[in-house]
Amino acid sequence: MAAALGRWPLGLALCCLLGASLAVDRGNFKTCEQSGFCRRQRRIQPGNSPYRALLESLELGPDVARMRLVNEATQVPLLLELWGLSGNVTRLRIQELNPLQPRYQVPDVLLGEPPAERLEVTGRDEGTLELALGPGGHRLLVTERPFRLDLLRHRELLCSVNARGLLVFEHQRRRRDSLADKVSSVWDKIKSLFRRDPPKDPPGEEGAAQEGPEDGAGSTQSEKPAEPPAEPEEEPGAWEETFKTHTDSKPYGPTSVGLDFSLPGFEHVYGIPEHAESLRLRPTEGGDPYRLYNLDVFQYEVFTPMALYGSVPLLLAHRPRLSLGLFWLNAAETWVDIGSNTAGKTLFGKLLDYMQGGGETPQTEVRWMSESGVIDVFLLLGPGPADVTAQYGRLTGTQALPPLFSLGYHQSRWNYQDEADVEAVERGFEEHELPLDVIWLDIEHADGKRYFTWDPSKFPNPRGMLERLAARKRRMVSIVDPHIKVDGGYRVHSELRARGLYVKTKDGNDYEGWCWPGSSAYPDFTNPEMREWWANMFAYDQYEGSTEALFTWNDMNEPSVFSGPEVTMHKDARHFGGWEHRELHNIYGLYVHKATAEGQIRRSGGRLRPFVLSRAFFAGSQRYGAVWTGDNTADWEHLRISIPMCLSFGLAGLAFCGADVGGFFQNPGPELQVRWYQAGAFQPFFRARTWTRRGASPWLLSPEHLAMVRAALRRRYALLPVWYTAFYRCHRQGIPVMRPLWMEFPDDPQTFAMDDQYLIDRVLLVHPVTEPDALGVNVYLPGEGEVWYNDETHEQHRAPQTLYVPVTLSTIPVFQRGGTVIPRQDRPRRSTEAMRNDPFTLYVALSPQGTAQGDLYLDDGVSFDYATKNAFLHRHFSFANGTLTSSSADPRGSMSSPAWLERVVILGVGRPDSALLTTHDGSQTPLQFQHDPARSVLTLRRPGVPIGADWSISLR
Ligand code: NBV
Repeated sequence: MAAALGRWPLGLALCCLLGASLAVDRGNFKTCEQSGFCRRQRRIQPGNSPYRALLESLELGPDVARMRLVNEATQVPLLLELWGLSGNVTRLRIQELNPLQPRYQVPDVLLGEPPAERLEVTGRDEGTLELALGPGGHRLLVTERPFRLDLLRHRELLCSVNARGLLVFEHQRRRRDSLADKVSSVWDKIKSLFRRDPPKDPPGEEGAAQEGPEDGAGSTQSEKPAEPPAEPEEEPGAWEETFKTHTDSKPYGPTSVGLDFSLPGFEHVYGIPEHAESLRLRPTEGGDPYRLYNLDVFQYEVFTPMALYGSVPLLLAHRPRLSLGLFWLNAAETWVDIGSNTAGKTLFGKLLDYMQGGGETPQTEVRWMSESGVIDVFLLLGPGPADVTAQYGRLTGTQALPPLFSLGYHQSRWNYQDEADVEAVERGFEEHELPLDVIWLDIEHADGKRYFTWDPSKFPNPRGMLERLAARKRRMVSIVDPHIKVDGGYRVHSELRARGLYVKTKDGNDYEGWCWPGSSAYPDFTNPEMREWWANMFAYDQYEGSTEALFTWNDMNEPSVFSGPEVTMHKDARHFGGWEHRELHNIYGLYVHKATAEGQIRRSGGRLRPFVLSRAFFAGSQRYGAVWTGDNTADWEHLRISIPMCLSFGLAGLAFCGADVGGFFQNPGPELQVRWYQAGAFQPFFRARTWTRRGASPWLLSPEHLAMVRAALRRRYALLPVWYTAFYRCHRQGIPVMRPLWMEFPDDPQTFAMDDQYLIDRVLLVHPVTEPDALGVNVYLPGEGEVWYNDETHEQHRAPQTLYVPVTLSTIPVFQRGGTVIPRQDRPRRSTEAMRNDPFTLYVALSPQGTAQGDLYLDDGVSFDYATKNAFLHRHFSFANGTLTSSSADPRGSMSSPAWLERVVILGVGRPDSALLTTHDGSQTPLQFQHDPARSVLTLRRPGVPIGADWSISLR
């Protein structure tokens, strides 16, 4: 692989030019069997848990319960901590009571220490203890032997922990019979005499520094230091593991953790991106578990549990009337097994069957296995789907509100050659009347792939180029990858080397690997000083040639190391604090994203919002910008999978998701290209990216196909107010912008496993055409007693039903939900900035009861003034009893807008005799209107009121 990539892009060029079919080289990536800890854990059979809870050791603090667990086979004690957090979240943490070295607890993901509720012991008998967790009616039963937890709300069992007995905590140990270890054990005993007690409180606050394994701290409690326990024989590979030509030195031996969760009544589970997989996760029996390990997977395939570029260890479970989330806060390599139902059913599951008088109650078993760290789990108890996403948002933050331009259309190609090429592409958009907001530059724009520089012959005047773009209300994104060319004449390299800010090898040298620039070193983004340095590089005088119109793309930040194991960094490489890369691999990319976003904020003196796209991600990455699904292929399968992939990202907080429109590898035919534009126009991040010239220049399509692309782009722009309002809601409440239907119709099982249609906010249902030669699609319209309106024809359809929608190549099946109001800006413009003050049209789609509600959020689109100065405008629209009213949705908003209301279209209404506009000062004006009786569509002409004003329109 490394060799093949070394020849890149020639290898790709040949492969793509010859149209050879693409397939991932699976041999480059580990299976569970090839990953020592996964293999060890998977061999453990359910039903033999050696763990016992020492109930008598319970210490009840004001908001945390602590007790010991002991592994009866080894006598190694663990510490169990339980919290009932406010807002229906239960946290449980298990760590070694007396570790030889501190274990990594993931910092910088939680927004802060989540507030906890009071805990109370409400029952106790011989082998069980009952704790009440705050006012929500949640109770936790702790069973002594084998240890298990059952979480109930009132009498309903929500989740059992270790019910299958798969708790694993590989305690730290000395390597048997190693002389060096004996010496170091004596040394450790001496050190322990001087050891100070570490804080009892968990880490996790922003920027909290942790003592690393080489800082000498030992236990997490003020216990006497550990005696190295008697060790069982260890299997080969426990202290050293070889994969292909790479040997992992594993100086701390086996340190994996694992735990099982039983979810009674649940048949549908989702989340744990990133996988090229259906939205609903499939049982993993008989195959590999889903893997979470950020990897650069060249030519990935669909429908596999293989790891991809990013990882969010959040799983959601849903059934009618209840949604739950399991957030496993661990940044090491992780595998997740999903088991369904009956085999190995717990006692509680059976009891539930009995209580409900039914036969088999469905049940899902989830088993997490991580290579190291501690067990730190948040049980998000809903009860609704939006409660779960909000609970997760309160813990890890919500999607950063994107600058408005970034919701427009992005044009990208590997590679635009030079300034003239950029100019020609932009002119092409202008001449063909295609809206465009951003042009992207790939790695060749930099001087010899030295990021933060420009190739002087191809981009001699970057500032001039950016200014020309900005004058036409457009922006640019340049790529800044985190591998740094090892070159003494390159300032970035020489400074980072001199300051000691690179990741180190296990021997303490700068870690070097092979990447695009050749020999490369990797900044240690886990070090706050490194992030600070990096952020400062985005200052206009540091990143020469940059301006306010230049934004950033962080690629390859898994990190990708062509010469490394599984194309990534060696696990025994060392980071800040002495931590091994193994401990924090999955969070590396988040730190790159974070430092870049902070740099962009800083360069504007804290005034302007950043836009940064990242390929790798972890829990919390949503706070820093957008993500995409990486290097997909120009085929129909990859078009189809973009929908469940982005839905899964959204459930895990990453709302600003997109897939390369057209497909990155290979060449899309015109039909696929048109269909992909249509689908992409209805996904949050909308960037065309192929490496072919045609993909980069839609006007090379036939005039008919070009017209279809233009129509899709214009539809995107017309609906920008809907997208922006939805992003604002997401930013405030943590609810995804692009949502699975079950989030809005949680009791309708028909919606639980859909990959081909979804909702934007709660208002639009989209079913893009993703099959070749399609003559029609079957669209499921949910909602008992509801109606939906075809967004183009305005035809009305009753729900629930599966509607056959005939399609041509220009059709994008989109439906507005009856009972909603959406704002649109229908005038075609060249970019988002050009349409900022354009007039609005309101589309009022009536429910069968003749009512509708909706809103519109506006601000300056670029700054943080919405948050710091309340410089926003949020309107609420409501239709009832024949009157449409506009009022303030949030009185704090202090912004005014010159935009006005040019039209109101009411769907599903009879012809009125009159339409009377009343403005806030009481003056009344009759409005002209047109009524289409065949479709029951009423169009009210030119109300002319400012969009931010109070007014009403009455139909009589
Ligand atoms: O920077 C080159 C490419 C980029 O075009 C693509 O979008 C990224 O996902 N990059 C990956 C490097 C490797 C491509 C095989």
